[in-house]
Amino acid sequence: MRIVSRSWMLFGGAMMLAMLAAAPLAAQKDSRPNILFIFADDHAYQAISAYGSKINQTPNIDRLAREGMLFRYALVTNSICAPSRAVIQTGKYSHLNGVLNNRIVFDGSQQTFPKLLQKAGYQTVIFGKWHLKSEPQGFDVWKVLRGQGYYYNPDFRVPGGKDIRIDGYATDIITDLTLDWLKNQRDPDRPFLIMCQHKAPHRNWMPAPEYLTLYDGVKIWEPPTLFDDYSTRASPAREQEMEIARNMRDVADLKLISLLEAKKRGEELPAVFARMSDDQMRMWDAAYGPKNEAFYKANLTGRALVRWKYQRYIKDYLRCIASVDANVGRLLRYLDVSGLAKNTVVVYSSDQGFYLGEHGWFDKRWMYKESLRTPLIVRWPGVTKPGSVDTHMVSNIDLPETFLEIAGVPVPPDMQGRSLVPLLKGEYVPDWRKSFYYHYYEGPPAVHKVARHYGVRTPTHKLIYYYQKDEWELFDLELDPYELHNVYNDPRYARVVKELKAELKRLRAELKVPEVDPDLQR
Ligand code: SGN
Ligand code: CA
Repeated sequence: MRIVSRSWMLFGGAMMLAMLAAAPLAAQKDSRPNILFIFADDHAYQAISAYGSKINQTPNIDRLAREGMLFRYALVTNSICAPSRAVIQTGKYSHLNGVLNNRIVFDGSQQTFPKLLQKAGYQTVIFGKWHLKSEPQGFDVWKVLRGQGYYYNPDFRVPGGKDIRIDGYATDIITDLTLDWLKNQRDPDRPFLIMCQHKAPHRNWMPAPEYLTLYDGVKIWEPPTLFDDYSTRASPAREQEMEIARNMRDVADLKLISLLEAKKRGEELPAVFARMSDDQMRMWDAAYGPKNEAFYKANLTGRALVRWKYQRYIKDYLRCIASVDANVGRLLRYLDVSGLAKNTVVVYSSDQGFYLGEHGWFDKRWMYKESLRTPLIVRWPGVTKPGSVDTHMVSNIDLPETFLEIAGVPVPPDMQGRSLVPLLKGEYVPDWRKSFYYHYYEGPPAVHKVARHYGVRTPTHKLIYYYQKDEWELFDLELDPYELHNVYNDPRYARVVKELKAELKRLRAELKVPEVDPDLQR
């Protein structure tokens, strides 16, 4: 008797839980899908296990891929932060949205997709890294990092002017803000767009307290091109300043310092460290102190020193990603328990890719693959086939049109991308783009000294033009996946060069790219 009544009680409890979970969903009167956009800063696809990472595990981001669609060739139009963000806001290339480089202030009065969603009745929210300098427009609610933002105790710009400082670790805080809005501020009757935009894993790669010793004692896999000598490439590959060997800073990047001791001695610390509390510094020193001591003792030189720098860099970078992934998990769990998951499209992406030691580099900017490609994973329950992989050349410029179509809002004709919705539905799209235009404008003397260039990528080839130097590169992507052999001058490729130059010309005309780089006309 007793046993029977207990199982009935359990059954009743389970029913109640199921009803609770389903309740909020039934309540959303306007049933257009919600959009949760989780956006990292500088998250390389090589550091996501769903993309085949050799160096880390990202179980929560992988869950999105398992339940949604992973885009293997998501390309950015201009591989740098503010320009990528302006492209996503507007659906227009840099020469039309105005943000050619990280220095230019975004003209927020122009048409953006959040404004269009807001007008169509969506709740629009953004938390975290914004980096477009002017105030966010088209958002009902916003709190954005000032400038690049800090990992520890970051300052947020808020409507009305005065910054607020929030103590803690940026990735956790930005997720907390997102969760708090979803739980406590959302109007449950109307759909929403919420952009949860992390600072991580951007330079200077500062891990959260709980991940400071993750990967200690482990040797992370090294990319085969760590010691690239740039032979066969055009001159810009040799003239950049983004080498792990030469351009890592001892204190800010490699953390070769004891924070508390330096503070006691009255030394000026880089701002990223100076704002940490004594307790935070103590935890930091406890983690890095012994590792730094071992490094000093080893007295490394030559390749061994480069290898050490790579290990220090990549571990910190991956530690930052561990926080991002854990926080993706927190969001997904809340979508589950609240019942929101079913009607919410979740997108995970980054503003561009990043070098994790390939070609000996960190940073981005190039049209070479690690910075041209960016992660893009979309879970749209009932629409995307779980575990599907798309191999079309898609782009960050396609995102705003995708969001508008998901919301059923007409796409303005002046946007230059293309909605991904047919691909998300698994439809056959024979007229998808067969070539892709890229243009990078932040040339030297800007940080990392990567020459201005533009070019065209097809599924099989990549042609790059460094226009201030009048130098070209051509890569055969099928024979040379690491992009180490510039075959521009190889007579066997003369026909390909001719065809791609014609295609480049056609794309530049179609996309209304001015003949002269607008930044050089000023
Ligand atoms: C900072 C970084 C650079 C980085 C740019 C642009 N230096 O200047 O390494 O390339 O941002 O990054 S740091 O001293 O601040 O670490 S972007 O993501 O904003 O484009
Ligand atoms: Ca970035």
